[in-house]
Amino acid sequence: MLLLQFSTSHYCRKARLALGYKKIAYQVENLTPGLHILKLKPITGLTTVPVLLPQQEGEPEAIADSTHIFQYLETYQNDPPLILPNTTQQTEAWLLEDWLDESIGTATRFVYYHFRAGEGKSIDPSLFSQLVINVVRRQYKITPANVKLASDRLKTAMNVLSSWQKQPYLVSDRLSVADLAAAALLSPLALIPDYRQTYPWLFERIAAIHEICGEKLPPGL
Ligand SMILES: N[C@@H](CCC(=O)N[C@@H](CS)C(=O)NCC(=O)O)C(=O)O
Repeated sequence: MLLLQFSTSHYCRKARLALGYKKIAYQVENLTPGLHILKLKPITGLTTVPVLLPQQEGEPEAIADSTHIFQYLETYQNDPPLILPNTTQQTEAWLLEDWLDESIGTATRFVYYHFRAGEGKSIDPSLFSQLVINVVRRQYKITPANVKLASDRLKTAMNVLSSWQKQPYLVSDRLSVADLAAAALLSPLALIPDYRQTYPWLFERIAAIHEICGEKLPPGL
């Protein structure tokens, strides 16, 4: 299998966690932001990574979107399972996964790039890095006003996810799609000292899930 990705994307990390959890062999192709559209549009109709190419007869050519990649991997190889046996709990896990994907992953992006352009500039002050950060800020219209909204959303997220303080998994006593989504989509916050100090339990869980999945820890951890 081949995973088309941006090396730094937290949504691509989410797909890698699922591949790693299931111990499925794969390779990655790192696309160049900007040029990625030329490669992706003809095969998926979309412009976002991750995209998984199974490269096997009888399998689909391409699966776009990290949630679809989760669903596809479960049908490709259901052991170890990502889907909980209890339907009500699985519905809850999908609900959390969707909210993390649509709302919290975006909030993380806003807060993270705002930090990297300001207080966190010293992480990589090079012209190239700051240029990329500014392109991303412009692309997603990251302004101080909507960074404030995003950081409020992250505060709510920490309350919703606080069950991670008492138990290893968000839903039931087994790893689910909710844990993988949270571990990946909040991982960029590991570079931001305020989050590290206020929510140490979050980063303990993120590290533990990366270990379970055999995925390299995110920067900062
Ligand atoms: N909901 C999508 C979101 C993926 C996403 O936002 N990917 C970003 C990188 S983090 C991307 O490809 N952006 C490039 C673009 O929109 O052209 C998923 O889960 O796969």
